[in-house]
Amino acid sequence: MSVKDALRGQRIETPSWAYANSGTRFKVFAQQGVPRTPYEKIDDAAVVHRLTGIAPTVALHIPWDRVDDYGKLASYARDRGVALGAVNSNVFQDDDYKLGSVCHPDPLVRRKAVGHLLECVDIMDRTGSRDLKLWFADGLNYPGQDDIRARQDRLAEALRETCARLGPDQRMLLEYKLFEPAFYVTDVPDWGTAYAHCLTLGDQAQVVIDTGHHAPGTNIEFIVSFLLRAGKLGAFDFNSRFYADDDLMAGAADPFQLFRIMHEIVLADALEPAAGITFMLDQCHNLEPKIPAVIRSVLNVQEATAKALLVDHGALDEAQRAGDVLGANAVLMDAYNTDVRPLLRELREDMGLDPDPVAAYRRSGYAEQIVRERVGGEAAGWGA
Ligand code: AOS
Ligand code: ZN
Repeated sequence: MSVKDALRGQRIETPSWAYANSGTRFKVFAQQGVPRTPYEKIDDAAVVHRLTGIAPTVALHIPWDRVDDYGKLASYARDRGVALGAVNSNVFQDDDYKLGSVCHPDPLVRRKAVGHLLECVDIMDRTGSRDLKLWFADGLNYPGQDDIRARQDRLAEALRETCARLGPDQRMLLEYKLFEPAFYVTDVPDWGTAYAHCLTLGDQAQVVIDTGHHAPGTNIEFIVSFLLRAGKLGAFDFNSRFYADDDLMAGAADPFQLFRIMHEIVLADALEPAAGITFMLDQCHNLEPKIPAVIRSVLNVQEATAKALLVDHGALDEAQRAGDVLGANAVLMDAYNTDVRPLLRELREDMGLDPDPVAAYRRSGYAEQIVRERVGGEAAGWGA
């Protein structure tokens, strides 16, 4: 397949919460024109897809995107040229979850948490979503606070019950995170823990790599490569970090890392949707305007992918076999150092798109329109 064809087929999922108000632990700076309903989030996601051509799905978050009629939401999305993507559960914003959700020592709280996960699968049945994405804030702040091993048993049981509820074409994606909000123990802290649980659960359980969820210096492409080899990589949550879970725009902090990740994807032939990897963004735009920030992020992933597709695999293989360390490294760096912007402008023109989606957004007047029209009601946010 040609580089252009591969890029034309690329799919990136945007998160509904990236269009809504968000902030840090210290302050949410509200922006004007922010969606007030899940429908308006879909309007914004549709604009991103119209301009980039490669972002046709939007991930939902329950309860932030709760509506009365999910079938109606799905057809609203369809009418705007997009589809509903992964359903993200939320068992971290209820007072009952102070000491955990599915790992909580009280069976009644665990039941409530699992009930929510099962409800998310009911919603997926109505939205036509394939993926249930699970992230747990469960953990401990102090040694002795709870029994670490018992919590793993409770987690395993909750995952087993949720997985058993999935339809044959649905999947459960388990996300890990090194720390935060818990600081002493996190119940799913790393890819190894997520992988071990998914292995026991079978084919429908897969690991999600959120690029912001590792210790500084972690070699994420190694994890990508390992999980691909094991057939256990289900999805990415792309974003950028300088320190921890910063949730900045993908490709902003370390475009080279994004390239190295996409290189592993290309090597494994896992870019095409048929390979079953969902490439999602998981970001919050606290300072910058949200829609152009999502567009920029999609383009950053696309740029990294284009460079990865340019790697000369024949030359790389030859250098590796010959033990030519410098030569092999040079093959990779040649691709990374290629300016792919002309190629991408050309690709967009081929696809009937504006070659510069950010500029096209600015010219479109959409930013002014939503400020004018989205008056009254309550701006959507993450409910923290
Ligand atoms: C939290 O740190 C995670 O990255 C999750 O992916 C979370 O589910 C997402 O931010 C939506 O709440
Ligand atoms: Zn995430």
